[in-house]
Amino acid sequence: MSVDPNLLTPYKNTGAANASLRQISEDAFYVVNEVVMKRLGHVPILKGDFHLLPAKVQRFIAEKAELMRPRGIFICDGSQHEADELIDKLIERGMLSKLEAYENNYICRTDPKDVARVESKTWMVTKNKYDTVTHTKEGVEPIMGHWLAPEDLATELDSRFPGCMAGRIMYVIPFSMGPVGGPLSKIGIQLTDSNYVVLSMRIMTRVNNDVWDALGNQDFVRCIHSVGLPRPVKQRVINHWPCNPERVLIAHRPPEREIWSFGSGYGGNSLLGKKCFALRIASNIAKDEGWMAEHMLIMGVTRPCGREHFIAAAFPSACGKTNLAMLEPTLPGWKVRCVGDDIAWMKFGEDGRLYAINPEAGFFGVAPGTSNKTNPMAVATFQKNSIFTNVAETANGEYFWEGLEDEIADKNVDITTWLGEKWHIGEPGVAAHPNSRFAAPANQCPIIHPDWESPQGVPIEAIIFGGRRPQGVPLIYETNSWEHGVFTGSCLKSEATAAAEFTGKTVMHDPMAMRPFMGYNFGKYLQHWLDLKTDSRKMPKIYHVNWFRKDSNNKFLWPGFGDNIRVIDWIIRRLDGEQEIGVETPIGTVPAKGSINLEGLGEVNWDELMSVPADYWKQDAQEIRKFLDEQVGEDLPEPVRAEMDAQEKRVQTL
Ligand code: GTP
Ligand code: SPV
Ligand code: MN
Repeated sequence: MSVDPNLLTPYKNTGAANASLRQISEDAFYVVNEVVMKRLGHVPILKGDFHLLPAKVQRFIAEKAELMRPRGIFICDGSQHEADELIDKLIERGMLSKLEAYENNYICRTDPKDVARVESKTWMVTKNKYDTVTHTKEGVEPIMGHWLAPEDLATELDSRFPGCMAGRIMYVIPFSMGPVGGPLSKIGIQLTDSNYVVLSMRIMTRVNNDVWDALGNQDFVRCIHSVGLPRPVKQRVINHWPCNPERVLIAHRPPEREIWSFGSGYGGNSLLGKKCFALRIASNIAKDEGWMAEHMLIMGVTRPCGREHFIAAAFPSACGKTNLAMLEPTLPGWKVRCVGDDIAWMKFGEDGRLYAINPEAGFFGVAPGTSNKTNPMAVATFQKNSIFTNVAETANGEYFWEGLEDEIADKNVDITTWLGEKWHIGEPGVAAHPNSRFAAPANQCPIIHPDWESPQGVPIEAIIFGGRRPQGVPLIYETNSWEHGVFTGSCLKSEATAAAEFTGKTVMHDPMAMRPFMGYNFGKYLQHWLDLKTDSRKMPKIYHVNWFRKDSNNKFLWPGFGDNIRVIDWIIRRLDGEQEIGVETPIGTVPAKGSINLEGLGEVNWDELMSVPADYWKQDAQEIRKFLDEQVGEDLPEPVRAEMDAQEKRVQTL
């Protein structure tokens, strides 16, 4: 990964912020120390040895300190001691409190205005608009990526970042996505004025001093984050959670490998290693370097015969990745082990197989719905050393959220909701925010895969797409080819969830489960997928699943969770070449009746669960054509268009 020095020029030469945004070119070494020290000015280093850091890092820190003017700089080492000190400080301030029922578990409530990713304020900044977005039909707003011109970014940054850390500490977080020093791993450095972010990044990524050594000659992704509320604070801070919801901005400069995030402390807005780096910036790097950065879980599935298969699955936010990745099989003799629950970086190896790593080190999982019944492995993972955000708390010092009603000992216990109100099970309203989450170290998961930190990754045999589709979409189908699979991924849809700012349950397009995370022109992204196929490579088979189909009484037709192993079993038998278990339909191959093991399940309405309704799919074909024409237009790769045409024709025969 290298940065073109020509790109490292100021946006314009006016204004204090723009002067500070200027990056010093790589050949200006002889002036560095002087310039750096001047820029650092009188900002004291509160912890860490600034002078031991690589020169390029010193420059980065000094420039940004000059711009944001914190009261001190704290260079994190990621140690337990460091975390303990921060935790004590936050407890004293009232931002964190200990959940007394566990070891080292903490709860945090945010300002209720800062509870999820803000897709509408997330921008990609490129000189050429069409590097970011597709050529949409005239008058149609692109939904896959929002473009901001460099000049406009400069204005936006100028109006936010100068002095934004006044009175606060600027933490410097060195982190590695992927095992430190691994061939697929990348390094980032995040500057932040949020201590919650420091604690969370320590769980979600690898933060330690080895990162400085690994940095060597490689470049790093520059991550700049501020809650956007300099001191003295003019407005009231709610729940000791400083933020600036009206001024939120999450901007990415892909060519410069740089991220600017302002105004939010929550999740993907502020833990910049996650969606900003590992998906939006990384997908750009991946395109340049010939690999893939995807919103996918990675799981290892061992069959009763002892053979293991690795599978990656892309579902939109809050659609079941964490649950599938940690599935506890209800079929005897099966074993699932988790490699990752949210993001996969994948690259073809010399042997032609696709290898995947999980770039993260922790799980930032949806709390509501997580229980010993649905996901016992996640529950085991977050019994210690975890942070819970916007969940409820019982008077016994336990966490609580919707879905735990049957599992807490005292059903009448006093509960404090995520909004700080008294509440009891059965009363109106909800206890936890629907996007409340746990952050837990991945290595605490009892079924974490022994190779989860293998620097080379694990070989993927199948890719699964899926979403929340209450109507029309069968439980499982296999696509006909890599190209048909790419087309199927490009039409991915799901009901909206609480993971972003959308409300209601409308079915929205979420191509490849990447709509909120697209790092560049979606048509080029599809072309990149197509280009990955070569004769010498073993392309994974591509499937589509739907755990969420409903009957006429609005009840799920499929039990889901641990029973999803029954679908995985079918997928693996297909990988093995079992032809007779499939029936071709216009959208792909569905299971032949009886070919999915339903033993031990109660009543399952097979016909309703697997049907491919003519009306639905004829209408869907039209809708997909409209969507791809309007949204992707001339950028749609020809092979994907051909798949669309062919599927539309096949669907007419239903
Ligand atoms: P992000 O972290 O937002 O990317 O989400 P995710 O894809 O990891 O979603 P997660 O596994 O956390 O699931 C979100 C919600 O879906 C939870 O409330 C789960 O209980 C529910 N869910 C997961 N799997 C199933 C399933 O098989 N059936 C049903 N009915 N619900 C499920
Ligand atoms: C998602 O929304 O897909 C998440 C949570 O995984 S966040 O990190 O907030 O993006
Ligand atoms: Mn996610």
